[in-house]
Amino acid sequence: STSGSGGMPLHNKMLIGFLIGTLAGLAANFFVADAGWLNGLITYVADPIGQLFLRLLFMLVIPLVFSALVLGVVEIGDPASLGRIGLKTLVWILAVTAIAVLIGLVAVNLFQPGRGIDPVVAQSLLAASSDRATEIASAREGVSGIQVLLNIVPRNPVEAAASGDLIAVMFFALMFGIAATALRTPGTRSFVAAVQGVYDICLKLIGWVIALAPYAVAALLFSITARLGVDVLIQLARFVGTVIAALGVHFLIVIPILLWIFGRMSPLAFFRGAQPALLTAFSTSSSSATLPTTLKVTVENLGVPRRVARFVCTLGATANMNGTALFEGITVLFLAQFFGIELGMGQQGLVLVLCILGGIGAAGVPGGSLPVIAMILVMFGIPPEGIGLILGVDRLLDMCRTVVNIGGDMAGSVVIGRSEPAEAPDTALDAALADTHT
Ligand code: DAS
Repeated sequence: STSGSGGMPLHNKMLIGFLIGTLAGLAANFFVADAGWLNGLITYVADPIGQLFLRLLFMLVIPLVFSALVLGVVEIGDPASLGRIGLKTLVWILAVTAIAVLIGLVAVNLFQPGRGIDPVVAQSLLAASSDRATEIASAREGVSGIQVLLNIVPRNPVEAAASGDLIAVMFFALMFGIAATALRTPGTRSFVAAVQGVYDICLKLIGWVIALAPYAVAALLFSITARLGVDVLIQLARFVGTVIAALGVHFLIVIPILLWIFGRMSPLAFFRGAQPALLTAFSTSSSSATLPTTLKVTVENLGVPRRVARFVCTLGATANMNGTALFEGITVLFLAQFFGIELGMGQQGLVLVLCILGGIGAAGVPGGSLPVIAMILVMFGIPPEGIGLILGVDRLLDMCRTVVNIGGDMAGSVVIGRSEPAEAPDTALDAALADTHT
């Protein structure tokens, strides 16, 4: 996908930013590691550029997550009214995304890609702004399991948003969406239209922020490699390997098994038929940009009834992101390992829930999951500066996870399409869809 100005594709620019930042940082680390001017350059130039980029991402989290979740629920609609397809889609999204996140969590616990650098040294990376993260970490320490569950329900949703309590904001958004769906008054219709406007504006803003990514990548990688040297690149390589291995397991083993058992379709036939959409997903890193191709291919090549494909693929493009949810789980735990923060099974369970919702709350555009990841990191007291570490390789991983996102949408369409009696015209669905989209 180009940078929008018709110039060089964004992922090429990000790769160049990565290489420039890394090579300059390694040279500085090798030749002038202790020079005073180097620290000044990092402190007054590189870090502020990185901080600016991360703050722009943070700025979008609340409006993006709130609007994406409300719309996700409204699209699924009140299962009773949407009948079979809505319910089956909801079950598919939650079950298959949960499997994907579990694969990611097992992989990152198994390979431990974040271990290696002395956490004290890793902490030295952090600018003063991470006090907030440690503050939240300490606040979380003494909280009992029951209290953690109670905290999911916000006493004051505005306070939850202000304090970055993402799961409480997500809970509120889900409740709002369910109530908006149950009501069908002119007021709720204009509310949903307004939320759609907020979501569209967030997509536009993410596009602008991600266009700055190449410069942020160069600054952040320079700052990190100048301080930590080549070791950090080895950890980065291990992180990329873990993500791609986990994506491969989900995409090439789990999805084909689900297709075989529930869709009665051979994996080869699926991948051959789905190829045009998968290639588009890989090159655009955007589920939304790929949607027209996904719809065409799902109906024409995979033989899914149009009304099923339209509902499942359209909803899936924004709410069913198996690859993204898997990636979020690995990233959170990788950075916890990198900064020496231990997350127990209870906290990893909360990461699982957050990543499933994060897969719904992420936007189907390049880098759409970064704002959600930043907020999850802060919730566990993991310095969000860590995003700067993975930003350099995010583009490559974004291309891979978007392929898995689209693959999961098409597989869901095949499975749900297979379970639908071909002749049953689900007029309730069409009526509800027409209603939602008015
Ligand atoms: N690139 C997003 C998508 O379109 C996913 C992500 O950013 O994780 O699916």
